[in-house]
Amino acid sequence: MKIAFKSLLLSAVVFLFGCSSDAVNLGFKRDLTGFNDALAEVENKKQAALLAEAHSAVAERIAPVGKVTMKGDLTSESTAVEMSNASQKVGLSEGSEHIVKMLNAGDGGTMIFEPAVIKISKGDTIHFKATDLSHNSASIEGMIPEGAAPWAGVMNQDISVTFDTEGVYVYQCDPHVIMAMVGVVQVGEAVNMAAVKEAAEKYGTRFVMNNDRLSEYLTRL
Ligand SMILES: [Cu+2]
Repeated sequence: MKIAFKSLLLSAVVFLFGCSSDAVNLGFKRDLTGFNDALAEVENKKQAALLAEAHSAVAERIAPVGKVTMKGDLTSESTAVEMSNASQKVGLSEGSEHIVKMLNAGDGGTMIFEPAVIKISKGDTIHFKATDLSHNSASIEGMIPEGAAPWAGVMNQDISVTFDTEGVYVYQCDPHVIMAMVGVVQVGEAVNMAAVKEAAEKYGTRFVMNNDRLSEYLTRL
């Protein structure tokens, strides 16, 4: 019985993964050499029935495991909340060079950097683009990692910044601070997140528009 079941499983594996490949098809053809068409058809039907049986046997064996996993993961309400938050989390931006536009209006509101929150790797460069006029990009004192180099872009000009120190950076557009035109960069691990969050609470009091923008940005990391 055991051997028969094993061979059924093997047949199922061949059926599932190799059935449509030319090599397997050729194999079947070679095996059937010398038999007439009718016999071949009968054999194929038998084979198909056996494989179907084996397939459903395998499926039955797998199904309970799948169900148990789903139950454990998806019954609690908090999991659903976590999942919806997770969908807003920013993933690592691909490549070593990235573009952040300075805009009068974007998907996230007016006077805004886009993307306003970006995650990059150590050594990557961000090109801040003066897409619209009257903006700049300047790091905020006390909201960059210890030992990291600050930057201060000139109004209406692009500026490229290479990030060699790991951590979270918050920067602003000087003329639009009160409208919360700020942006966040995470380089590698967010090693200084606690300090940045604390500083952001005080800093946020100067916003007269988009007051929750910065704290919301930080939750995306
Ligand atoms: Cu601005």
